[in-house]
Amino acid sequence: MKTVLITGATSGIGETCAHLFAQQGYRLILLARREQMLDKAAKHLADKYAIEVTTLVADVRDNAAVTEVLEGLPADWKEIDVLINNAGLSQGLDPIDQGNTNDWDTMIDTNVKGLLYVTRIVSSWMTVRKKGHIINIGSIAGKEVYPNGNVYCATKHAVDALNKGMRMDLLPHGIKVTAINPGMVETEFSLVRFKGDEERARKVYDGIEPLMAQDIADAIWFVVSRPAHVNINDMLIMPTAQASATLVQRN
Ligand code: NDP
Ligand code: 8X3
Repeated sequence: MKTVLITGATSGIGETCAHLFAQQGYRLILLARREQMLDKAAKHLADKYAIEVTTLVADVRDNAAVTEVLEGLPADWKEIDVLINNAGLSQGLDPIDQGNTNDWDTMIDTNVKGLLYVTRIVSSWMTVRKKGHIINIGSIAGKEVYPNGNVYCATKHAVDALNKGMRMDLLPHGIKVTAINPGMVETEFSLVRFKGDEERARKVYDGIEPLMAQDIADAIWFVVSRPAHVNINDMLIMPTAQASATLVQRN
């Protein structure tokens, strides 16, 4: 039986990946901050798919908490086949001279440092087993920069660099490393970016058919289900109505 660890499993892409991997018979380790949502999802998935699910309540920004929950896993749950580094967020959309430095800290600490804390531990387990697959959720924002996207784009460019660096460092151990870089996906992402302003969040997807979390989960499953000798390094996935970070065709 295979095991997947998904960070940011309470919503959007992470939650949908949990369903898809459960459907495929994987054992799930689901990590996020919202405990009740994690518990509810775990019970539902375990019942529906007759699989084992473990939940880890942690903030990926907190290195000590990440270490405690991961090291606290029973030995056989540490045999992780797939790590999906998905927990992440954007906060604000302001020019650099007006940015909120707390928002900057949150994005850098979550999207970059949090991803690193989890990867540090799980990759060390994978190297012992000489196998594993790390999926890093980047973004079109890691390939292009757009006005007012400054710090969020910088964090996703960092994910892009780390994805390449990890692949080099883990090459001798036979570990696959893949970046999945989506354009606009309709999840809680915009609501979080605009701090609960539903009207502003809705406008992001006005007049276009955005990607859905299922589209990204399907791509992740495609990547994970390739034969052992095949690694997809990097995938950029856009809504048909979005040609670049800033060029969107709205009806
Ligand atoms: P959602 O807001 O729907 O989900 C984000 C998930 O991350 C939640 O489960 C949240 O759980 C978790 N999370 C956030 N901060 C932390 C933290 N500090 N510690 C642990 N978990 C955390 O967004 P998406 O599903 O859209 O986003 C998933 C990833 O996809 C992110 O990395 C995002 O940058 C990326 N992405 C999204 C795009 C989009 O347009 N939606 C496009 C390109 C990339 P909880 O609050 O319970 O902790
Ligand atoms: C999320 C997509 O275009 O809002 O990473 O940066 S975008």
